[in-house]
Amino acid sequence: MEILLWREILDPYYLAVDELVLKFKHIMLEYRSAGEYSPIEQVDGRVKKISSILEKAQKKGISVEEMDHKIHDIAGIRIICQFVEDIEKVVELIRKREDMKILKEKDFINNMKQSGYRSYHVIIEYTVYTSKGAKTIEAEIQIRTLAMNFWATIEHSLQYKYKGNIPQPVRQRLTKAAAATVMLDSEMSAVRDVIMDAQDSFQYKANLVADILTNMQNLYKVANKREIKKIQDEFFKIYNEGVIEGLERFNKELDILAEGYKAQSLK
Ligand code: 0O2
Repeated sequence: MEILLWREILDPYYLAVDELVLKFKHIMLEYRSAGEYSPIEQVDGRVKKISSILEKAQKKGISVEEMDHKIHDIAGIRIICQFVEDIEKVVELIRKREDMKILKEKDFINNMKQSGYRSYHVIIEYTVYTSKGAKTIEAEIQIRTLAMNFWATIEHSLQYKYKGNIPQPVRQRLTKAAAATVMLDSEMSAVRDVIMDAQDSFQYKANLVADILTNMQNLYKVANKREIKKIQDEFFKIYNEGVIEGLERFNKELDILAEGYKAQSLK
């Protein structure tokens, strides 16, 4: 097959990966800007390399013409979560969407692979619109925790290094490491509420400071320099005190001040 034709075949997959990554990142940002905990921690995507597609096709006895329907992970999205509990939430988010149709789900968390691999896979059908028209492709979304991802990344590199024949002693270590990640995930889940509380207040404070800075920037355009300097000094003083109520009060005062300037300008 010509290289040009590969480009044509893979183009919709590149578009799908870009769109899907953007959509999941946006969900993550929506949670965070609302000051809420996001079940999505990181999102990544890739289009499978031509050499890997050919390798998989050969291994599974798939002809290049059939690969569109028989290789499900030409477009691959990886969603990383902090806690095992978040994985179900992400799957639920996907189930509710109208732009992604779930074809298959594979639960390698409750059914860990013999290798020690754990992850939740969702195969979706997704439509992209290129200059040539609409094209519906399949994409694989892998959802896993940070710990599961750590293990899978290391194991994947070793598979590559040893060309699929990882020596027994290394294999044994990987099995032990897989058991350790199960334990790590379960320990983290046990303190999930405490960790989430800490992260929520961190996010709340970050949003509050961002609000204050936006307010100050807007006031900069209308207030006089001396007043701005006073506001700025006050902000640093309150910020250094580190009391959240102080920052909330200060932000409200800025809101009132801004309202006053707005009313004046309308006169
Ligand atoms: P790569 O290089 O990551 O793209 P099918 O049987 O046809 O429904 P498939 O795709 O053959 O499905 O197998 P499966 O088991 O669903 O695995 C799909 C992907 O999951 C793999 O893609 C890996 O990314 C990941 N995966 C599955 N098992 C393991 C494992 O034991 N270790 C690691 N590190 N990853 C795994 P590829 O194409 O194999 O690899």
